[in-house]
Amino acid sequence: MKLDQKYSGNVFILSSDDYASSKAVIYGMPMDFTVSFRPGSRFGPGRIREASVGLEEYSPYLDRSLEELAYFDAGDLLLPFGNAARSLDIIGDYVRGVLADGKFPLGLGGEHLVTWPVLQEVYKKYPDLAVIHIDAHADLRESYEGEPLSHSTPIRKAAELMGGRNIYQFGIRSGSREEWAYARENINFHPFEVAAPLREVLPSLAGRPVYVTIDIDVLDPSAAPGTGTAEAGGITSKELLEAVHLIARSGANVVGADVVEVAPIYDPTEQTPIVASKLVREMLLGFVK
Ligand SMILES: [Mn+2]
Repeated sequence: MKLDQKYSGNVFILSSDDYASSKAVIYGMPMDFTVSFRPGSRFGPGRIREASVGLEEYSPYLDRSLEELAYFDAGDLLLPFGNAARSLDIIGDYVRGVLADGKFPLGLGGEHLVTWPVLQEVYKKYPDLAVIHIDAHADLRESYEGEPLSHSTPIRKAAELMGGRNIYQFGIRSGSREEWAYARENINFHPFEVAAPLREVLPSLAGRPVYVTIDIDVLDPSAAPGTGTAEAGGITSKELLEAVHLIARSGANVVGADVVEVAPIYDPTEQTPIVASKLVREMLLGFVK
């Protein structure tokens, strides 16, 4: 007899067990091998799923329920510990398949480097892609301690691949002088604030394919202490939810998204996976049409 997993905490609540009929695929990328400070985000995807059992299925913001949407939770990808390059290949291969099947990829990290292979695949499918990057950190380094495969480099790689003008950054409040100079020169750069500049920018993205990557550390550490590189001076969970809703209600065609850097071990209150799970619900209901 097959057990019903829908509210087990092993999968995001109400996930369908039928991949074929699902419009979206939730998949975990349990990688934290290149972080410069505190590891632990490999346990993020699992705790977000467990926290999801505390959610209502209904979103009063969007007047839509998870019951109205078919999505599949693939679990976590099996990644070889310590081998970042091979792990990124595995992530890219998986997402290529999800995209080829016409499904919406919704990734759970993991450190932010996991977004890099995803962006490469999404960009291959959508050459007109724009990226909305919501984060405390610019992630625009070329390398860290000489290592180009670092959690501080994914957006720089994406900018070099797609052109920095196709990258829209919000909420950034940390980075090297060089990163900030690079951002001001090359990126659609909106530091410190999230909702207000998004409101201004979104009309220009109407009709375009957009990938949304959210680092949970954009939130103030008081709202999300469970992250590897917590950064004081962040936004509230209310503003981050508003950002998701602004994107959802805009004319942008969101074609994929992720939430990264939830490291549950640093948060005994579990507020961080709890807020991340609500964010995932709103992203599913807002982004997947
Ligand atoms: Mn960050």
